[in-house]
Amino acid sequence: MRTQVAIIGGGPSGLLLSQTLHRAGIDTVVLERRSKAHVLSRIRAGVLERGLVAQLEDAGLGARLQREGQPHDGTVLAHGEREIRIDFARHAAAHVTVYGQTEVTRDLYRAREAMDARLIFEVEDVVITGADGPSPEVSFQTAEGARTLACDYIAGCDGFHGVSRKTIPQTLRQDYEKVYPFGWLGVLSETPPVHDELIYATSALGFALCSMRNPTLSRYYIQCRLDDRPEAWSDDAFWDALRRRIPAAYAETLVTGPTIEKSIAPLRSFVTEPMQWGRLFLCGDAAHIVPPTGAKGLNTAASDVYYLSQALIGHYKDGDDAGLRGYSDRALARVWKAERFSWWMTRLLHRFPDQTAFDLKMQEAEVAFLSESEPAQAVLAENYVGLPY
Ligand code: FAS
Ligand code: PHB
Repeated sequence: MRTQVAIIGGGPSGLLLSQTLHRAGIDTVVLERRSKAHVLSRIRAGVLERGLVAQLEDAGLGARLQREGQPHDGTVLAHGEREIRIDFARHAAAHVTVYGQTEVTRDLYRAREAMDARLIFEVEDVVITGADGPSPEVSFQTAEGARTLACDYIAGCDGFHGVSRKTIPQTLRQDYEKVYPFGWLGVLSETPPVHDELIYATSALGFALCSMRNPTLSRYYIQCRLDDRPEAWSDDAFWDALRRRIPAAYAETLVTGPTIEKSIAPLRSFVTEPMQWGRLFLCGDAAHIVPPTGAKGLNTAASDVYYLSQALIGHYKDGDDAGLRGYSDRALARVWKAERFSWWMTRLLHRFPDQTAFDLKMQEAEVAFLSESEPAQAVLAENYVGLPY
């Protein structure tokens, strides 16, 4: 087998890159470890930055997103009973779009299949060879046996646990990591959202997030212990804990119901540098992870895809390799700003086990300053709607 760009990973990064390159006439093959049904069963991000929406529209995926995506002009931060509305429209002249990552991935699969894309599912034993030479290859196993894919370039879009990052020799890579001492217990429920905007709440009992997927499907999270398990939480226990972490006005109107999904996500900040080695380029979670507090995970994967697709198009269309040479530096410049914002939001809104009385006073003072300072609110808004690419 041969292609121009071998893409490892059929999540949002790999699919968006494949779709964007195809529309520029560049051939790709996507190798995905799991089944399509498994990929679509994952419940993850819920908020799209303007840059990702623009990319999806440019890739021909704007119709359903425009119909079903919900523009949000602001969000609420709550510290106990104190509420602060961050006005994206006023401070950043922009909005975000609430549209689940699952739906983005579904749209991307539909578009790729409509173009008879080469998507190979349930691959195993993926091995990258020759990435630091002129003729890289990807070998893998399928039910039909061993296969080898020759290519010009490899895009490692295989997430945090994939093989791509680990293919770059550890001696050539620097990893940066912070693991948070708590996780997020998330549920989906077929109930109307408690508010028409997201609520990021913190209280003495910890963090809570009230989000949604559409007017009849809500997504809620509460901070939980790292050793917690979803099955240890009955629905009633979850709803009770949520009510006790959000302002009373919302707790009183919260509509509860049976949860249709319940899972725990660990929180970590992680970046590997550089994001390229020879003809291997890392995109998305393969290169970096953020705590979901700033809604930056999927959105930072999207800016990587933008930079890499532009660089590959420059190479194939104009013979210009400046984009490929500069990919890692360009992507990392935006990655680190997303890491900072996600870390800042996480530190502001969560209770840390080792927090001292002074630390709690610092959190309170930061929220008080945010509630009184328009410029501080503008900085949060500018980061939340998405820094420019
Ligand atoms: P992904 O991990 O989505 O996709 C990688 C793909 O590669 C997967 O389909 C995997 O099966 C495949 N793969 C792995 N190894 C392979 C191999 N060896 N060969 C072939 N394929 C391989 N972000 C937010 O913004 N908000 C959130 O609320 C949020 N919640 C999250 C909850 C969880 C539990 C997780 C894990 C992440 C969450 N994220 C959230 C971040 C998430 O949305 C990611 O940023 C996003 O999925 C990144 O997309 P990809 O880079 O495509 O990686
Ligand atoms: C979600 O809806 O899943 C969501 C929204 C915003 C976040 C994290 C998760 O910051």
